[in-house]
Amino acid sequence: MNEMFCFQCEQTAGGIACTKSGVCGKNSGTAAIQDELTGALIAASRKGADLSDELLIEGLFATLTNVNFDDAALKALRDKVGQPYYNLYNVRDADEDTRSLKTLLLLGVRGIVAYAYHSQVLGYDISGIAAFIRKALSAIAEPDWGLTELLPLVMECGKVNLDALALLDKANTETFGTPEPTTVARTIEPGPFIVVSGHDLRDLKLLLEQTEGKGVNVYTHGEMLPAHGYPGLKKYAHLKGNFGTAWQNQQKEFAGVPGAFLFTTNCLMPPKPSYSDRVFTTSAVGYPGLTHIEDKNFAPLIAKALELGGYTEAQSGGTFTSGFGHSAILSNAEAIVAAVKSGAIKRFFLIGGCDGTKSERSYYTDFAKLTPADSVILTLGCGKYRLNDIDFGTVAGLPRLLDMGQCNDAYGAIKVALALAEAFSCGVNDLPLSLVISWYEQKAVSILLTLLHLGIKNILLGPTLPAFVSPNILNYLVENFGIAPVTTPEADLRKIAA
Ligand code: FSO
Ligand code: SF4
Repeated sequence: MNEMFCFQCEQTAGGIACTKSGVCGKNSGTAAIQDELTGALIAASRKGADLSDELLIEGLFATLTNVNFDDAALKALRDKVGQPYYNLYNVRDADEDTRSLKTLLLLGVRGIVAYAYHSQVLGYDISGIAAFIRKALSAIAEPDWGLTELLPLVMECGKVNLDALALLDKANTETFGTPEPTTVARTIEPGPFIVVSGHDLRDLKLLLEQTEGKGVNVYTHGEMLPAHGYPGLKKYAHLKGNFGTAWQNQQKEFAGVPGAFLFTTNCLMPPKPSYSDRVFTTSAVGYPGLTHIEDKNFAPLIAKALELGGYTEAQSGGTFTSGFGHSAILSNAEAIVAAVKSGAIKRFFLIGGCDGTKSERSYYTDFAKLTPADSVILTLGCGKYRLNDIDFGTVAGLPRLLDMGQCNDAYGAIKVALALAEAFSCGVNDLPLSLVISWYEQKAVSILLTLLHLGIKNILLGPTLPAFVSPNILNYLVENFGIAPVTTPEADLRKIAA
């Protein structure tokens, strides 16, 4: 008898499932409460129970990988939903194709909520998105549904995720301005400081307001790096730069640092005792023993940063460049189209997605290094940290590496691809564009479904394929969309060139 069953992320045990404890640090008790919370949301959706969109979104968000490990917080959410739980083992015991499609649907909507959440807190209407989430959750509990009923819903999930990404793009740019190319310092200056991780720009903005004039500098971490490109955030002089790299390095990078940390969303790893006193959480994030800030009054976090005092001398680092959102790239559209027509730019590579712990992820660094000098590399998500300290030079007057933002900004990459296809009067699949995607958690699942919904073919996916995709469903994806696992950078580049 398994103590738990979770196979929702790329690092799942043995490439099959975490059944004793999670590789991410989630224990079987926490996994059980997350299942009950999910089951309660499924039951509520099926019944049409009176459940607010906020609770639906927050409840699902708390079950994403590396978000909430706090049993008390998860139980409170479960009890707030207040429904007898649908038993997820019904899905796990179904035939493998039904299980695969129902899992794709569940993980797809888990990804969608992460995007919808940020729009919702900025005051945007997510009711249409929430209605689909309820429909999808209901479908998971349909006892007799198989391929015929579930496959269209899985594809619809990709469409609704595109809506969620478009809404978030609108919400972020209307609230914080259009991102612009920005050089981001990696030097940590002397004095008290706070490092903000996760994806929520509103939390960063609130913290910048509350720290203004207090002698506390603010640095981004991980997926918060692209925040520096937004006029409404970069205007704060005490938003100084970026600390560290991608999420999986946090236990090493946070140790012994005299600053305080705020996690606004994933990816939180179990904090080491050497620094757990200075890690704070907010919104859907939680971990037992850490201080959770519910009401967005960051006074305890600011007090901690002041108490720790920061470094006495600057800790020098280099710089990153970020802020190449779709507007910045498309403002150069004419020059880009001309460069493609003249042969100065021969190919675009989108190399991005999530980062993670596996050594095989060096594939993405090696692949980027091997791309020809007459190509442009678009990147986004925390996977960018595999490439963004490399000088790729320029092509046709543009930097060869363009950081388009968070994984949440995948919409921008889609917009650029559609605009180029229009400029060349062709389909996206006819463009000299190759997608080399790294996945880790459920947001990447929903983005993959969006790419499939758009009919985008020949995606290279790695570092390994999802454990929840059955051989038949994989065959379907290979036959209809040409999805392929990454192999070696040399072989994959040869295949693309051919
Ligand atoms: Fe990364 Fe984590 Fe942004 Fe994910 S920080 S892995 S797909 O949560 O959300 O890219
Ligand atoms: Fe395992 Fe990933 Fe689930 Fe954590 S989230 S328990 S690592 S499959």
